[in-house]
Amino acid sequence: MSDTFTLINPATAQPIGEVARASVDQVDAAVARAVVAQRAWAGLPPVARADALRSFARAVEGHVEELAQLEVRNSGHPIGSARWEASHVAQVLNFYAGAPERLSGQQIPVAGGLDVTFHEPYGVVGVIVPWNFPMTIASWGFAPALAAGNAVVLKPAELTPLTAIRLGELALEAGLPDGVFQVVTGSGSVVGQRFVSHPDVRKVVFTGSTSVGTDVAAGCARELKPVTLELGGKSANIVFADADLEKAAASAPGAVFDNAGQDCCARSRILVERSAYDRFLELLEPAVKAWRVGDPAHEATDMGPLISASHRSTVQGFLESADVAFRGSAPAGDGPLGEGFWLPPTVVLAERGDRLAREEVFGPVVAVLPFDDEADAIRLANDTIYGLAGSIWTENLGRAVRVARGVKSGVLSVNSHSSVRYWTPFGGMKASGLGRELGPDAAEHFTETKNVFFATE
Ligand code: TXE
Repeated sequence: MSDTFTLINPATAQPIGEVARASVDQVDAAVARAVVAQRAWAGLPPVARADALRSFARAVEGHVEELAQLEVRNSGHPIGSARWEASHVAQVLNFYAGAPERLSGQQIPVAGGLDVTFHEPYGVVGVIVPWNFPMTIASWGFAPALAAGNAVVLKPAELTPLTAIRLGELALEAGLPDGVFQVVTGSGSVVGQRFVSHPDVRKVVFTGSTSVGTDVAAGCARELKPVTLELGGKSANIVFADADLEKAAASAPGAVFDNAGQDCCARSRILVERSAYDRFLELLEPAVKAWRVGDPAHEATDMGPLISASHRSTVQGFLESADVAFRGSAPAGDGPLGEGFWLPPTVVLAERGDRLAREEVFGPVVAVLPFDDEADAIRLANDTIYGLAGSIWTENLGRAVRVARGVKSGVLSVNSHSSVRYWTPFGGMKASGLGRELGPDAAEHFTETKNVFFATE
């Protein structure tokens, strides 16, 4: 096996560089460095760790444009989205820089002494990242883990390692001690698997497919190590007839076609109350046609290509014999983008039970289905193994509350499609995952509680 990977620009299908494929021995060496570095890192005064994370945040802020341009080339993200992603990493670091000084334990009343709890870091945390949001998902793991006093070894996805490698360099330039945050590139079956089996990696954070996540969790169970899983989704965008239909239709393309649908929170099913179904489709068509698919380097682009040729064929497989209602456009032909992995945004009319209505496509494909009433909407929304995100469009407050409580998903929004704010919890139910990331408690999730009793008599 070659000891490097060739990276491809998905917008042009041209090679853009090579990165190292680490061996098990190299992972073990990184973990050994992390073990040593972590002891010193956890021993620093809380304010020193906070300061180090703040300077890491400032270093990222100072390199937003460079990181964004790397993501455009390596992942095909539109430049506007890529800038948002790089800035988000800085914000996540800034937010969790507040954690070292706030990880308070408890003092619990006991007879004959003093009882206190400490939030102890696990030690070394392994973070395994997918290719769809290489920077942001990485930061959701490494920022709170570092804040809690852990060292982090991070494995980016094989296809999209460039921004993670740069973040590792920026951490060092910003003064994070050597070995505290290391980026190890390589394959999932070697590097990722070694994070799972290595006895000194004491917690694993995995984002990716439900099938690999299940194996990672089984491996972690054998080693009795905790694991956080962020997996797939098939989120519903539920539109009631009493909703602001114009607004719901205008925002629906962004909710599913952002990042070419390669988003675990993509609202890839639109469930519409039967009485509003025809009107909603009429309003949706121009919104989809107006969705700008093209060169990710252009400021006005809404959507770039899919990540790889093989992923595009998987997505196309879902469209065989689909009832396509309408499509947007995508680059084709002889220009420099002609060879890229393009697929136009596609709206299909689906039946309950269809693959397209229940399985994650992870591409720019949305299935529209009618429902009869509130109970039917909840039933249909829950008719999938997943439970990550979802949206509810209605002007009826009571209904919004009832449906939000009835849909089994970790992250819901009413009359909007928001899923990710770094200061609110994020994560899925059912086959969408285990545990929560982000929000006020994330740093604590990278600690275990120690209870100490001091006798006073
Ligand atoms: O994911 P994988 P892939 C879904 C989406 C997509 C499908 C496949 O439907 O089409 O998964 O994507 C590492 N031990 N999502 O193949 O294989 C791997 O190197 C440890 C949803 O890219 O799960 C990469 O770093 N690690 C999702 C990461 O796991 C292993 C995001 C994810 O890869 C490993 C991505 C192993 N045995 C895909 N095998 C979301 N929730 O957003 C692989 N990896």
